[in-house]
Amino acid sequence: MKILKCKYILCCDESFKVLENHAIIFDKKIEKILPNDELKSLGILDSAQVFSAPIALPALFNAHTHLEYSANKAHLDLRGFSNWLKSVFENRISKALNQKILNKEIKKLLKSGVCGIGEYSSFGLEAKILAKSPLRSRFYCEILGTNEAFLEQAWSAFLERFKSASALKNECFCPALAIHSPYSTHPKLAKKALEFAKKESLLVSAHLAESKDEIEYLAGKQNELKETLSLINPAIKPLYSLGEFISMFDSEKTLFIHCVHAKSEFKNLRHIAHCPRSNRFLSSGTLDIKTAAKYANIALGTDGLSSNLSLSIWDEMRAGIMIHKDTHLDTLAHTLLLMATKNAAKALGFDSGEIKAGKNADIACFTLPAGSKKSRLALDLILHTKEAKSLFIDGEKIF
Ligand code: MCF
Ligand code: FE
Repeated sequence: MKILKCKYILCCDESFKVLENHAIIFDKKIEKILPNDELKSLGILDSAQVFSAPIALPALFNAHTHLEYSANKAHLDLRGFSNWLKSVFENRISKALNQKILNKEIKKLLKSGVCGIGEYSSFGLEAKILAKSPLRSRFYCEILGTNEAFLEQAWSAFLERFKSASALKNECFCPALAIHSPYSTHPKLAKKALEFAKKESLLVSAHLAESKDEIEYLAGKQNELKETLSLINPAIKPLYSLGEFISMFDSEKTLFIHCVHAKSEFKNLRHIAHCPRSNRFLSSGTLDIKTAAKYANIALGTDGLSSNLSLSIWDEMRAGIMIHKDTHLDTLAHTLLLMATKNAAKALGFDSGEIKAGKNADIACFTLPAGSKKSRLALDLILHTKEAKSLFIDGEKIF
């Protein structure tokens, strides 16, 4: 049994409860939360391992990453979505990517207090290292392809990658399916993969309504995205409407990424990954989080270094504070912290993200920003935090 005595606990539950002078009792799961001065009466102080922290939070999640792009820093053209995609086609994953670079990014994620990610994997290059790391990963194996002549090839390559990932499956490393997007995946391929996901009870993810170019292209407009996509498949044409694409998915099990340009479609989405910096860097626009939250559970993600400066979820929350200008700072700070904890855990299918009895003991500890007060904790943490003081995943102390 372990005891974590805290000055403050941000439970990250629905009501955003903040407890003062309380302790968390846990093993693999959180067993109890009680006032520090009631610990003695429990009679376990001598047998338990006792830790203390100024502030404890549920460990954070980064709901959308592409670790394979960790060496692509300045290789890609950030000037507009279609230009960016063209530069991805030209460069794909940098040859400079190696296990050392992947390891460095995984270590940085852990150091910032992140216990889990929603990783989009194109080639499986990060599978082994993630499966060995203490991070929880929902490991979305990507499938894409629009050219009818190559669909069988795309399917067998996917199956091969999925089988390799499944061989690594453990309590924290959980393979899943990614249908890349409506502009890049043929309906025949998407349907086959989704039947497979249903049979294997897999969670699913897809990029959706990311850019204005995507919306226009799907509506039949001859635009820059169409030109870019023609570089790969000269016979390319829109293969569904947004609504037709969404209707193929079991929305309860699907995490849709971006959704910046969704409108009436919001009502059919249950989980959305919001990546504000990536959307800014690709000039995609901003997700209307107030409208989206009426229908969907919104989780926060950084996207990959293919469209961002860092994989830090704290940097992402800071950017969220700057981007969503029309929301009161306190409300926004609570919303962003919930997006990076409770909501992201839910979207990725992990029973974590809240300090609550019965949840996984995934807990991150932080120092109190000097001068902060109980009523401002969420905002002050977002503005001043870079790293965690300590981290527990599945009840194990990682550092
Ligand atoms: O989320 C961003 C932007 N939207 C789409 N795709 C990607 C992102 N970051 C990396 N990608 C990858 C994606 O996994 O880029 C490739 C895919 O392999 C584009 S190929 C259509
Ligand atoms: Fe992405």
